Amino acid sequence: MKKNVTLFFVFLLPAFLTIAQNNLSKANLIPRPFKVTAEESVFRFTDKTGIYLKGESPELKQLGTYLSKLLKPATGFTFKVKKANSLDAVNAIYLVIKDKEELGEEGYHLKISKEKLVICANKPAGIFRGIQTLRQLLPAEIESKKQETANWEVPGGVIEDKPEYIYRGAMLDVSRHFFSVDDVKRYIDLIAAYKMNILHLHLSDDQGWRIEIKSWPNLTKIGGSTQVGGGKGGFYTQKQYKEIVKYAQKRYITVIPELDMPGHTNAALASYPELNPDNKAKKLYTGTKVGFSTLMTDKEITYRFIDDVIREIAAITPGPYIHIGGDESHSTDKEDYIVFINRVQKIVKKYNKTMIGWADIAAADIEKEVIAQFWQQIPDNAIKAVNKGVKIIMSPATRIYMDMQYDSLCPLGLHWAGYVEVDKAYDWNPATYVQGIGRTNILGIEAPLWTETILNMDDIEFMVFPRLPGYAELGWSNLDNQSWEEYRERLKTFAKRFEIMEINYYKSPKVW
Ligand code: NGO
Repeated sequence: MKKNVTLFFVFLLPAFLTIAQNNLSKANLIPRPFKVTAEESVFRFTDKTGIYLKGESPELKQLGTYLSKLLKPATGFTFKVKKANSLDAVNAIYLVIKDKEELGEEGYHLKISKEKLVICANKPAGIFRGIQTLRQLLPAEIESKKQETANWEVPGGVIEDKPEYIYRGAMLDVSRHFFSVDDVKRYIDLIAAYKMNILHLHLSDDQGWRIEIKSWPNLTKIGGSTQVGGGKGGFYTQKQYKEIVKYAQKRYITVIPELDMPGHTNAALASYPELNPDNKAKKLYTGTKVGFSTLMTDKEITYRFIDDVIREIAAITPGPYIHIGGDESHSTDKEDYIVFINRVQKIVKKYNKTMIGWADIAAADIEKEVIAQFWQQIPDNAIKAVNKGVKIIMSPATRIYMDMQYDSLCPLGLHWAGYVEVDKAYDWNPATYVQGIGRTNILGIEAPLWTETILNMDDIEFMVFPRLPGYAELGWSNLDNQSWEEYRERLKTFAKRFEIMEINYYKSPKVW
């Protein structure tokens, strides 16, 4: 008897556990895929595994190289990338693009058998999203930059996956504190791993102007020269901005630039005396209170300024959107605010871009194609926008502001919208959260990180992880059977990945 028990623990239990881990339907994936069907086979990576590209898209080569570079360091394998005409090779990872309209822009199929692993999509973005799933199917060690020994296997079966919302974003405020191009690139990589497709950059505010505008050079020379707390600030040259946009594009992420107006404009008002009613430049501002600044809504110089800014930004932004802020214009009269937003929406349109604004813009006569971003505790503005036929980006501060503290002991962040622990961050449904804002009114969801208290990349990571994977799931997955308890079990297993990726994450007692 005793012998049998020993036999069970020494030989059989580990075998059962391996089988369980090797079951595709039990794989810990975030965001949860649309449909998973497990099969008994296992695909094993070896030094002979090749990456085969099938399809017409010129982007396939880039995707193949991306995958090869992703898999190489930890496995030590070469992963040669080759073109293919058939699906006959074995020990092969296939990236296949073919007409499959039901998969849309970002959907993909992942079919794993003993002989090969096939990621098939309608568009290159779908392949990229599928690669992120493959990453999570492999042992966490795959994220290591140095060679590791691990069981480089993925369980067999089929994953059919596509996103619920077409807009799934994260915002980074680079105005309150400035972050380098490399930091932004890391942020992009971190959000890409969870299939997000939007990076919203908050490029100007009272405390700093962060993007070069060639026709108004003092914006960065003066307005970019400091930040909250009085540090040296900084800005992106247009060349650097283009580099960020390109880096994001390769990860199928659209960059949305935000130039906040008519409030939150002290940095601009400090850069040019002529933007002020008394022709005197304002002092630079390094505090954190808001709502005191405004552009002059009745002066032509203001609109010439905005036209130049939007023209230059539109020219270096391939994505369809420009965000004009519009929040908390407490120093602008309501009538003036309306006139201002009405005019600005025409300027954005003139440069062939779709305007996004914080939902405060619903006070103006906004056109249907404009998009409003819901953020306040009270949803009145967002509902007003919906009633004007405008689509909404869901960013309710009470759930999704990543600058909100996790709890009262949290060393970073604010708490004006409450504490947002990891369970509260996950356990809501964007389509039912606000009465009067339904699924059809919603373009998608976005998680903003404001940086009044955030100084460096470590701080960013601490506030973003582990909340962001949950937001990514709210945007990507079908939430019919949403359960915090079930999600928590999956999230738990990501600690090892975070550690290997050297992410300074918050070890929430709600999870670990
Ligand atoms: C508000 C405000 C920002 C702050 C942020 C802090 C919006 C849209 N405007 O959100 O200026 O930085 O809260 O949480």
